[in-house]
Amino acid sequence: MKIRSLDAYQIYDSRGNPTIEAEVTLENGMTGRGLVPSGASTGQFEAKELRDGEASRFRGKSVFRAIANVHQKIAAVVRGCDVLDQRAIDDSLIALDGTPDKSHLGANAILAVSLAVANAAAVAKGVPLFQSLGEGTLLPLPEIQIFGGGAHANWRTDVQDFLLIATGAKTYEESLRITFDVYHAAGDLMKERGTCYGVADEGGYWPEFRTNEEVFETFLRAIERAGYTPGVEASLSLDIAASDLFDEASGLYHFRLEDRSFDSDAFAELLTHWCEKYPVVSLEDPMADTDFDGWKKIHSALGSKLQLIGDDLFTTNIARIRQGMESGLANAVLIKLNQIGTVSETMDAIRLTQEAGWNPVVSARSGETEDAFISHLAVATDAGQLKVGSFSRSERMAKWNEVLRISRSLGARARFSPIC
Ligand code: 2PG
Ligand code: MG
Repeated sequence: MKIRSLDAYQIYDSRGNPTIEAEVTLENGMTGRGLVPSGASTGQFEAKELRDGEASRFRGKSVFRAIANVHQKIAAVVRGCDVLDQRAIDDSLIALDGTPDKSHLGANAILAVSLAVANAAAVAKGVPLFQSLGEGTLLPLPEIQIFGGGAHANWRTDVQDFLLIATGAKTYEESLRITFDVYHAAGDLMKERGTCYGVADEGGYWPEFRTNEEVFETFLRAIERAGYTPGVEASLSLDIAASDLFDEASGLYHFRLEDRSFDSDAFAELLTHWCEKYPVVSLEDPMADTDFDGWKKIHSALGSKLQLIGDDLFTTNIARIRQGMESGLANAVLIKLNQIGTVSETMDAIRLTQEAGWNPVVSARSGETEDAFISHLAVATDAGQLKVGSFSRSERMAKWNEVLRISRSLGARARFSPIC
């Protein structure tokens, strides 16, 4: 089935910022859309989203140049292509852009089109998106934020994400049930403290804490209040987002909340101590994306005990993932479509991760849309894990709920594993 036309326009993400949506129309009139998310704690090696940068218009965040690129450059290349040949279309978008970081056309322009093609292909085939993308049947284990900090909560805490992994769940539904119980128990605790300012960008509580360790203690109390045993049914996962804490010039990591600085060794020791003291089963971006020695140190201390995820470190980029594998820096890769910019490259990154015996964790961005593409991607590829922020705000719940729908559609073929 051939592509008849391509359109793009500005919509708004979950932070109320402009983003781009593309729509592919096929010769038979069927359509598919692609909606692009946006990060706040972005890695320096990510593909570049194109924003207009005019301070007087949408605070510089409008995406009209990216939209013009879709209309004036991409449409001519995509028109007439077979919508089922995602790889050929993605390759031609990469070639048309011609830069390693997609900065010419904009990764947001390219991804909008790539996602729209994938959605239109599923419509053309008459199958659900996950089935169109792959053969997978594994429902993802959720990683769900309870407390939000860092760049997503005006640095209320230095650690960006305190997340829950329902290690005791036997089904996807049960993992959401455990999360529901703990999320609301944490909310009750926040009300009792009287120091909560609402929820952070990804829906986790945005509290006032004096230290980062106080969050761990509150988290454990929330798990117990919900009737579970920390480390049994409900375990902890952290995204340190350490690149945001790191000063390249001095080589120091800095905690704003506690006004403390650490060299790389001391920072790795502190994180190792936290992971030994608390039931942490997964640790993301513990060190900055350029601090390879720090990564090696933390990998030798914790790599055999817990999941060590590279996010800003790898930016869903196959070359960087390979380099990390050769140097033994981590054992899992965060997968974000807009870090690399096409569906095909994202799926390549997942496959490479799996072939090495590492875990891919499909992830949303802090600025999201109502689209649930990543839920389908996680199941289609048997990725095994999904990280979407918290258990509130509809741009987050859309993803968790979509997995419930996929589960119904898979029926008895659906699989689930609580081990990360
Ligand atoms: C991350 C993501 C999502 P952002 O660091 O993993 O939590 O944040 O989209 O801001 O990069
Ligand atoms: Mg991260």
